[in-house]
Amino acid sequence: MADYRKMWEDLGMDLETHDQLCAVLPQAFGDVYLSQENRPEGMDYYNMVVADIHGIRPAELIEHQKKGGKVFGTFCVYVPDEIVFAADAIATGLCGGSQFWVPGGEKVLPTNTCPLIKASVGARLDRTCPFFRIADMYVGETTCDGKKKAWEILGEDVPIHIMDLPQMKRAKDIKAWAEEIETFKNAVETFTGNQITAEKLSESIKLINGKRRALERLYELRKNEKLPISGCDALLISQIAFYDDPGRFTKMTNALCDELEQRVKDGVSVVPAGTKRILLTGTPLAIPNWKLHNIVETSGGIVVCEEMCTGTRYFEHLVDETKTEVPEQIEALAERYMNINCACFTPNTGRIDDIVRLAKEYKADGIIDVNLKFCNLYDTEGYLVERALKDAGIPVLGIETDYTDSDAQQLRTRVSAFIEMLNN
Ligand code: BJ8
Repeated sequence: MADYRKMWEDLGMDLETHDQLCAVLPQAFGDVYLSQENRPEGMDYYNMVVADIHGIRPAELIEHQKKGGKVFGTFCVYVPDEIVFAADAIATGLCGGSQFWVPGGEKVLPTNTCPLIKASVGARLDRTCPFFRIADMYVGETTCDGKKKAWEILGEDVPIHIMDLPQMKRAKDIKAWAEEIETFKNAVETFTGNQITAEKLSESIKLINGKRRALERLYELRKNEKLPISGCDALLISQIAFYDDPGRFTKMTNALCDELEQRVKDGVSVVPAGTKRILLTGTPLAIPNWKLHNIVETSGGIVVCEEMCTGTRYFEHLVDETKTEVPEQIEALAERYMNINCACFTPNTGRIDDIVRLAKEYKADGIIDVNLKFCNLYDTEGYLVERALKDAGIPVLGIETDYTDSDAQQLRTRVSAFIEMLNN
């Protein structure tokens, strides 16, 4: 592994504390990932990305900045990356998925804030993540209350642009979202000094659609009876999609899918026939949150799909590529993004329809509805989701968890009992 200490120092990071994080990650990754049997060879690329997670990509982002380019840090799948890339800038996901950063967030946020927000704020304020240091501008959104207030705290430390996301899906809301994307475009143009032309936007729409198509192909392969890839590996790929170079990610994911298609033809499966197929739904699982997948897959089940922002919500629906004028392209973006079904919307029945549809498509035997502790939105929506699933005759287990390992044993007991029940 290359030595990135000078780079981290130049970023003003707290090296001593960061060393502690670097010391635990390889062990956690090894325990969850490298212990799996019969992994596809194409996973070597993603292993390498994680092994140098605070080195390779941050160095690329800094190179981009040295050439005058800007980096935007985002926290939500409603923020259209296409606008950023069309201005010759780079968008990178910033959501924190490690307990390591949570205490830093708790210094300024109420304890009863969800761990994703606490970890994201802690990673910035404690100066222990290069991505949070590198981003020239953050892009927030008005989704949940915790995030809205967190932007005010982060905004004291770093420039931030906030997108006002409507929370209903009437025609006027979609129009309002298009206007908000237009405002974002103007802000990105001013910040980067680059104009976003129809040609540039058309290119970036195709670039990001390419990533969506690659992920769709990967997920399509998970619908097979014989599973060519584990849920843990698929989750890792979804997580890496948020910050890897989009063109390279698409190429590597398509190469992996070639291998997986061959596996399907050869009848290769990562689990024995009859292993119970689990669909996960709920709050996002930001890297390195692999807890629940690991528990399911070491308790006799296999995760076949995630109805999550680190899953289908990220890649389903393409942006219309046929538009040639900026206003129409922005409308196409607004329409595509407003197809995402997050619990911050009311009503959000589309999400329930999605879960039932996905359960059929992926032949799920059961569903785990997972909620990050203190996420009121998904917790409350869980009532409607779980009732609808029971009505549809799909077994469901509701779980609330955080980033600590303190509940791992209890979760394992509950998940094992659920899978046992599916077996009977
Ligand atoms: S589109 S799920 S990425 S808002 S878990 S921070 S909602 S309290 S992450 Fe999200 Fe966009 Fe929706 Fe997806 Fe708040 Fe809940 Fe925490 Fe959440």
